[in-house]
Formats: sequence, C-alpha cells, structure tokens
Amino acid sequence: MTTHENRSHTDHTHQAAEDAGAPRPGSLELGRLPDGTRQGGYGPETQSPWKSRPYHHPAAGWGAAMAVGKVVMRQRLPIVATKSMFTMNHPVRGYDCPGCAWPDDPGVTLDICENGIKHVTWEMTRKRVDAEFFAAHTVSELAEWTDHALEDQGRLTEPMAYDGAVDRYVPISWDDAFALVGSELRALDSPDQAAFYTSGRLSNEASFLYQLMAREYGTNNLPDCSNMCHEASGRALTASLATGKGTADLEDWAQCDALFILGVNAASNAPRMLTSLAEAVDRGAQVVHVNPLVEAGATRTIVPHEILDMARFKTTATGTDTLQVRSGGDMALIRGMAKVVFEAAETDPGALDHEFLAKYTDGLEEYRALVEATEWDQLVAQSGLSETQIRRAGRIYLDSQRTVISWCLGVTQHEHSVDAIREIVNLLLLRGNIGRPGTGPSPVRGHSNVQGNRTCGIDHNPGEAFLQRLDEVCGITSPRTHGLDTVHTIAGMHAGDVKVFVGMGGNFVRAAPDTVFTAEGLRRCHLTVQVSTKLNRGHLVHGRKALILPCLGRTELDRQRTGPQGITTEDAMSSVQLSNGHRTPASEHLLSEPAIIAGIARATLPGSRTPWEDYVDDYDRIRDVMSRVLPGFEGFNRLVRQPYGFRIPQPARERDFRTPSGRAEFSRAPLHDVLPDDADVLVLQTMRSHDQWNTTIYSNDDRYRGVKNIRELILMNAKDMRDRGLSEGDRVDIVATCRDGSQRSVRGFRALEYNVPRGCAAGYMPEMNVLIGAADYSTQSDQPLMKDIRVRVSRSA
Ligand SMILES: Nc1nc2c(c(=O)[nH]1)N[C@H]1C(S)=C(S)[C@@H](COP(=O)(O)OP(=O)(O)OC[C@H]3O[C@@H](n4cnc5c(=O)[nH]c(N)nc54)[C@H](O)[C@@H]3O)O[C@H]1N2
Ligand SMILES: Nc1nc2c(c(=O)[nH]1)N[C@H]1C(S)=C(S)[C@@H](COP(=O)(O)OP(=O)(O)OC[C@H]3O[C@@H](n4cnc5c(=O)[nH]c(N)nc54)[C@H](O)[C@@H]3O)O[C@H]1N2
Ligand SMILES: [Mo]
Repeated sequence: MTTHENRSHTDHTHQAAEDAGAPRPGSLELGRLPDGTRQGGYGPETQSPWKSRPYHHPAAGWGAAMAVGKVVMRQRLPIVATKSMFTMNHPVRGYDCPGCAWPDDPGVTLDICENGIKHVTWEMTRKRVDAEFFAAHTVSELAEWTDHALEDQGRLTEPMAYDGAVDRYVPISWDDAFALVGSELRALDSPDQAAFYTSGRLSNEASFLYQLMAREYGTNNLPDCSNMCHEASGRALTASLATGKGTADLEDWAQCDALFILGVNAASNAPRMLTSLAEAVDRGAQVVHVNPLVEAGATRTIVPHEILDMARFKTTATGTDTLQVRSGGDMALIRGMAKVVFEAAETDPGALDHEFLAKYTDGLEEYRALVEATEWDQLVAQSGLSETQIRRAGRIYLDSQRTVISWCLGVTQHEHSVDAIREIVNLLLLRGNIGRPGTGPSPVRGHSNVQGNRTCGIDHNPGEAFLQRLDEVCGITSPRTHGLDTVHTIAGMHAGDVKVFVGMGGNFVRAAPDTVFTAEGLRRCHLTVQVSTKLNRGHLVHGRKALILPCLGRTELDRQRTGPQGITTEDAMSSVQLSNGHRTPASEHLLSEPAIIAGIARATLPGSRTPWEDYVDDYDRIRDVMSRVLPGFEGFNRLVRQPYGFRIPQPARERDFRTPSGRAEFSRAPLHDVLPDDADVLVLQTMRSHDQWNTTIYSNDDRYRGVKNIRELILMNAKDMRDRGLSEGDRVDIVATCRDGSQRSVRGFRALEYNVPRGCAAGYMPEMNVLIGAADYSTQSDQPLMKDIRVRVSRSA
C-alpha cells in the first residue's frame, strides 16, 4: 500500500497536532482523503471511473432489490440471511431492525427495506476479526487502511488491549479488561474526569444500566450521538410543549390530509417512510417536501413490500410538491406560512383554531405581532423561495384539516435550529394541529433506539425529578452538576480534563466534528474503551491504554443464566417493543452490552449495593426497576410482551402541556439572517450517501443522486461553478472559515453540478467532518453545525 499524505488540515491544526504529540501531518491516522492517485474517500479504494448523472428511476423497487442481492452475496451469507429478514420487525418473534428508528407498520406483513437489510447483513457477516488478525497487523499499519476496509474485516471476536511495546492489540481476558477499566476509573481525582458516550443502538435495558453505573460512580458525563442529531428537537419541543418527542405516530401519518417533510432524505435514511408517503399521496393528501435537494423520496417509489407492484414496476408518487428552500431557510418558510394564516384570519374565522388557542396556548398575540412585522422580502431572501411558493404552501396548510409536520437533520444541524423547530410548533398551534388524530410534530429520529436512550436516562442534563426517582429506587446519590455533552467532552479531552473515554457503540472520532482536534483529544486520554461489533477508526485513534470490548449484535441470541433474553427499543414515535435475537453469536467470547456494563460497574464500584449480576442473569429484573423509575413504564414487563409493545403515554398528545404556564408556548424568536456576508462563501451541508450507515460506508455509490464510485465530491449549483471557472469534475480545494477565525480545508475533491439552490453546496459526512471547527456548534442546542459550514471553493492548484 502506498503512502498518501493527509492534507486535510491547515497549518493551524498542524501546529496543534504537533503540540499534542499527536500524528504528524502526512501520517494516515486520520484517514485517507484524495491526493490525486486514489479515489473512494473513506469508502472502498477503487480504480473504477467515477460517474455522475441524474437519476430518473423511482425510489426503492428493483434497484433496491438488486442492491440487496449484492450485499448479501458480499458478506458471504447464504439463504439464512433471507430467513432472518423475514423475522425482522416481526411483532412477536422478531428482532427490531437495528437500522433506523422508523416505527413498525402493523399493516405491513414484511416490513423491511433495502438499507435495513444492508444494515443487518453487515452485522451478520461471516468474516471475523480475531486475535490472529491483530497479531498480523500493527495499529500503525491498520491506520493506513480505509474506514471501509477496517469494518469490512468482519466481526470482532474477543476482548483486546493495546500493547504499545509491539504497537498491536493483544488478547486480554474479560476479567482483566474490567479490572483495568475499574482501576483507571478509581484512580481519577474526580468522576467528572470520565465520559461515557452512547451510540443510539444501545437497548433500553443497557442504557438504563449504563447511566446507573455512571451516576453511581458520580458523573453525569453522558454524551451521546443525539447531541449531534436531534438535541435541537428535544430542546424546542420541551420548551414549547413540555415533551422532548414528537406527538404524531404512524396512525396520524395515515390520517393526515397534509404532510410537510423538511430536511430528510427518506429514500436512503428512513426508507420504510416511503410506504407512508405513497399511501398519503394515494388517498389524496398533500405531501410537500422541503429540501435544498430534490431527493428521490420526494418523487416516486415502488412500494418495496408490495410484491405485485414490484413485479409490475408499478410506481406510486411520494410527493405532491417540493420546495427547494436554501440551507437554513426553513424558519423563514414556516414564518411565511404563518403570515398567510394570519392574513386569512382577517376575513376567514376558520383560519385560526380560536377555541384551541384560547384554552391551551400562551403568547399568541406577541407571535402574531412578530409575524406581521416580518416583511415578505425578508422571508423571500432568507428562505430562497418566492412569495408565490410560500403562499402556496400556506394555502395548502389552510386547506388542511389535519396536518403533520416532520423533519430531520436538514432542520436540526443549524445554528438556529431550536428557533426553527419552535416555529414549526407555532405554525401547528395556530390551527390546533396537535393532540387530535392526524396531526402533530413528528421528528424523524436516527438510530434505532436513540429516542429510548434518552428516555432511559442517557442525558448529560437530567431533570431533578428523574434523579430523585433514580436515587430513591436504586439507593444511590446521583450527582447534581450537569455533565458534558459531545462537543464539551471533546473540548474536555483536549484540555486534559477528561482522561477516560468509554464509547458504548459508535465511532466517536469519525462521527464527531473537527476530526483532527477530536483525535488529539482521544490520544490524550489515559484510557479509551470501545464497546463495538466491528473494527473502526475509533480503535486506532486511542488513549495511552486502550481496550476493544466486542459485544453481541441485535440479531444474535443473548443467553444468560436464566435463559435467552430479549431487549427493548423505542422507535421515533414512542412505541416500545421487545426484540429477540436468534442467530448464533459471531463468537463464543462475546458478551452482551448489559453484561459488559455490569462487569465494568462491579470492577469500578466494588462496594456497590446494586445487584449488577442479578440484572444480567435476567433482564426482566432490569425492566422491573425501570418500571419504578421511568414515568409511563409501570407494568413494563407485561406491556412490552403484547404484540407491538406499548406506546409511552405523553401528556402533550392529550393536550396536557406541562410547561411552567401549563399551556403550549408560542416562541417569539426574531428571524435570523442565514445568508453569508460574502457572496464568495457557500453554505455547505454534510449528508449521508445512499450506501452508508453514518460512519459505516458500504460502497462509493449514491444511487439516488446518480453518483457512482466517488465520495470526495462537492455538489454545486451550475452558476456557482461557472462563477469560479469550474467545469464538471474539476478538482477543487474547499476551505472552511470557522467561528474562531481558524481555517480548515480538504483538497482535491471533485466539483459536480447538481440541482441545489445558488449559494448552497453539499458533500458527504464523515469525509467532510475535518472542515467543522470544534467551536462550530449551535449556541441554542450545542449541536455541531453539520449542515452549515461556510466555505470557499477554488480550483486545486
Ligand atoms: N441508510 C441509512 N439510514 C440512516 C442513517 C444512515 O447513515 N444510513 N443514519 C441514521 C441517523 S443516525 C440519522 S440522524 C438519520 C438522518 O437522516 P437525514 O436527516 O435524512 O440525514 P442526512 O443524510 O444528513 O440528510 C439530510 C437531508 O436534509 C437536507 N437538508 C440539508 N440542509 C437543509 C436545510 O437547511 N433545510 C432543509 N429543509 N433540508 C436540508 C439534505 O439535502 C438531506 O436531504 O438517518 C438515520 N437512518
Ligand atoms: N458531518 C456530519 N457528521 C455527523 C452527522 C452529519 O450529518 N454530518 N451526523 C451525526 C449523527 S446524526 C450521528 S447519530 C452520529 C453517528 O455517530 P455514531 O453512532 O457514533 O456512529 P455509527 O457510525 O453509527 O457507529 C458505527 C459503529 O458502531 C458499532 N456498532 C454497530 N452495532 C453495534 C452494536 O450493536 N453494539 C455496539 N456496542 N456497537 C455497535 C460498530 O463497531 C460500528 O463501527 O454522527 C454524527 N456526525
Ligand atoms: Mo443520528
């Protein structure tokens, strides 16, 4: 393998890297970006020519079916894989798809999708990363591999510890591994010198044990992937409605007559949503997509589980309208729609739901004044849409009796996301679109249990009521100081304040912003612990001491002393269901996540009165304790054994708003300026391709965007390319100016013409995470600005 210089950081960051004794520029530890001789970004290395051309086929359907076939073959999975797919999301016997958080549809017998299948086959692979593998490769050598190559080695099989003398991971027994974590944690001056990260697939039971361990140990440092995902949604909905979650569920989606979908790439990231969209259009509902890109899920689909439709190539529309808002322009659009409603209310008494507003809300008149004072030219400039387009959207809303508004990362990863989401709630409130059938806010959550993690206590900022219950039931004294979230954990590691990092799943170094800075932070730790199923970059960018602890996957049989165990997850619509893995574990040495947490807890808290071992013997016992701590979980063990489990009760859904005023709160934020001051600056968003799961990259293709064999790209408006003298496929350097004035760059990416609004551009995470400065996070949500990177693009020298 040839050496390639990593040119992803500027002099500014080089300097910092050297100070830290971290990798020298030119080392490959931070991953491989293009240097003119190779292509593929963090995906597989490829010699095949890249291609980009518009995609004209419907989403899902045969393209998806073919892709599934290829994936199953590549993981060397025989027919058993197909059998596993039939039990995926099965209400009684099955396991919950470990992919996205979209709820299971009770009306659908085979509720699966292309990307869910890719996700489970990636976990079910027959390839293995065992002690022999680690003996054969030094960490420095592995650091030169692509991220794809690392994960593609297969499943981890036994616990490993880093041995600096030979620069290799060597086997360690589970007991010794736990003892090491325990002694490092006990040696810290303060429990706040440790951070416990969670990636959103962790089960409810494991989440509960994990936070219990952290709090009994003495810290609220529980950063999670949700800090990069829907933190803004949680904060906005809590402030407005006193619930951190959406109130709409799948039945509401099935009953609404207008559906607005903002900032989500449904065909790739929540493919089972296509079924709901197609059904909505079929029954005559208005389905309006709001996105700078016209994504495949906004046009047509072949409903994936309708075998007859597949056979006949029958397509169904999944949208009635697309509004190509500019990046960050959603709040202006929503406010414009509110303006249309207030205008209509002057002559139409039915435009506002007066009864609802009077009885249940607070702050209407101030909001009305604010909206009326916002001028159309401002709304047009900030949204990037014409007044006619905004008025049409407003009209659709006025004509609807039951509206659902849904959103994902396109709305949440901006500076003013909390205000934007509260504006969405404002608009819904105006016509009483909450707490009745067919209505409500509906954030599309990411990981399969990211919502459940928070419900079960993974929260760096826990409420007093929760801590009191936890202390009372579990007999501990939880710390009351707020903990560190993701961006503050990174800063803490960098400053030397956080010395032990435990990653319960995920791939922190890749998922986080400012890759170089984050890597430096991790390297400064005394100990890094990664609980994982697959080898990833996080194992190679490690602390002075480092452990890889391999765990069971969701599809695998989890057998404990009292027999096989099931775990539970909560989907994006607050339904909690049981998940039973059936497959033989990838290795006999794997432990379940609850068992690993209990092992660490016992070694760290030798005198603990928490019955850690009993909990692991029988997960019903964990659920029994949870039923006493978590509101809405009374009778947990019984409820969750019903088909499709149970929905967590949510006062806001019953129009019981437990805000300080006891009413739903209108927000009154000014309309923010989202336009760069300098016309030369583009607003760059980082997104997923169709063929990746966050930091896991399956291939270099992005089928629905017509892109093949390339990930180091920037999608630009044709005029923006022309202004910079660029032609299709030209190599460009992309320089980001961060909040603190520092600059970060990537070089040699290809500029591709794409249908995006002027001034907006798009590229892939995690290749572009090097461009997001550590200080570039929202002051409202502390979420990194992953959809709002200010860049200059010029032809590579
Ligand atoms: N197959 C697959 N499924 C996944 C994932 C995966 O990686 N692969 N990841 C999971 C996770 S953790 C999450 S959080 C979700 C993420 O699901 P998405 O939110 O769909 O994720 P992204 O790929 O980041 O796409 C962001 C979308 O928002 C649009 N957008 C960008 N900026 C704006 C804006 O300012 N306004 C509007 N209205 N739109 C904008 C982009 O064009 C794009 O369509 O998916 C989950 N599901
Ligand atoms: N620039 C940019 N950056 C982003 C985003 C963006 O839109 N733009 N999105 C952000 C978002 S929304 C998210 S959620 C984060 C994702 O951040 P993470 O959740 O940290 O990352 P993943 O890629 O989902 O984690 C993949 C790893 O999880 C491990 N794994 C898989 N299954 C299991 C399991 O069952 N148990 C355990 N213990 N481990 C398992 C495997 O080892 C695999 O390598 O990325 C964020 N980063
Ligand atoms: Mo996410």
